[in-house]
Amino acid sequence: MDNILILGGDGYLGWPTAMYLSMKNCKVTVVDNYLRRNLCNQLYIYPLYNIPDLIQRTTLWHKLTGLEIKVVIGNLQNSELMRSLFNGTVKYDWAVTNQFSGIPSAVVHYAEMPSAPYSMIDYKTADFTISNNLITTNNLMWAVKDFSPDTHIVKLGTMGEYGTPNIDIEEGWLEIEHKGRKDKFLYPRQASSLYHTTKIMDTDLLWFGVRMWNLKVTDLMQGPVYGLEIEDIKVKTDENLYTIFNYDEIFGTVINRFIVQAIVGYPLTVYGAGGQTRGYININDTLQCIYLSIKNPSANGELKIYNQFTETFTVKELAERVKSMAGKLGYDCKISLIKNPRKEQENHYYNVNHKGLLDLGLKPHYLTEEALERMFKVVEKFKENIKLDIIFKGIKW
Ligand code: USQ
Repeated sequence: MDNILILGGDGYLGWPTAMYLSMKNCKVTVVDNYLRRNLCNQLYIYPLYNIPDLIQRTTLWHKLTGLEIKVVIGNLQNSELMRSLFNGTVKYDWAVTNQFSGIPSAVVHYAEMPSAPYSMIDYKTADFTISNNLITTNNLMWAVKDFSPDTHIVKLGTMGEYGTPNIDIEEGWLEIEHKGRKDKFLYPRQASSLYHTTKIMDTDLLWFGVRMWNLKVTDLMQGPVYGLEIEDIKVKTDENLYTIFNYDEIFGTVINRFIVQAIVGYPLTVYGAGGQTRGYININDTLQCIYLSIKNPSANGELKIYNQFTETFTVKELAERVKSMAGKLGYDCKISLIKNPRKEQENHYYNVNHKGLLDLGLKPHYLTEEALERMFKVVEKFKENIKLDIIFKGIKW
């Protein structure tokens, strides 16, 4: 049985990953300091619905499935807490059995501040983003090096690390020929927010750990995620197990935001001319990708990199699709092209190799009409909670 540690296990991806891996018979421990919830409270950007805390959710999970997910509440910038997860001195906050789960076979690292706009509000949010993301990653690297160098680190990276270069984007690496000699390097990175820049620095840290100490690392370069229903989880109908769903400008990703906007008749907020192209992924496919990565670990001294998305769209295309589905469901949906608050290319080349996870067996869920309609139906249930004033504030770069 795989023993999996999930850092950032309360987040949009962390909690579904915990349930998914638990269903796959992994021994799962989640660690979180409720950063996302606390930032939402501080900034008055409430999610679409309230979610119980981790102790309540894991207790419910145990009641419904008989499966145990262990919980540790704490800040992983604290190196001693991080080290305790690998050396057996951890104190679980809630557990059916209070014993050390054992050295993790894999650790999934989501424990970062994940928002580009948040990182760009001012010098304080930038400071926080940089210190939180880098210190946590550094603590992880040292704890694994010191206590369990065979633990496979699965780190969530982002497609935003590459930016939008005018050449094809390869899967992590680029072979360069220079003055008659050849070598292979990390594909050039050039992010367009400070958050995305911390993800580049994380990659650099872990690549260093791979070269110096033979760590085993997989870096998943993920595009924006959408969706909230997790298909494989049989108790998905219990709303108390839903993952956190933001539609505000800071934590909401674009497809999730557009669906909420369509439901309340808020013109879809396409930034600029809407030509920005990204690689998108359904949340169910994120879970598959994590599982496939765990099942196909890197060797000691190896950094594997996968580009984690299934289809590319421009923002304008996404808005058109959401508008069309909204029309079919009886909503009068309009699209608004608003001055882009971000500094990003709006017309650019984008051709990305993303074969690796498909070769491992990823079965994509595409952004079909049916998928959009399902999302509309779930979000509609919470329509009364939607607050118009948090949809767009215009955080500028
Ligand atoms: N956009 C709009 N209107 C909106 C919101 C976004 O036009 O109301 C545009 C953005 O300008 C951008 C694209 O949609 O061109 C995607 O924006 P997003 O907010 O969905 O995603 P982003 O800020 O890039 O970040 C998200 C996650 C982040 C992850 C990243 C993957 O929050 O954690 O790393 O997606 S990627 O974009 O590939 O870097």
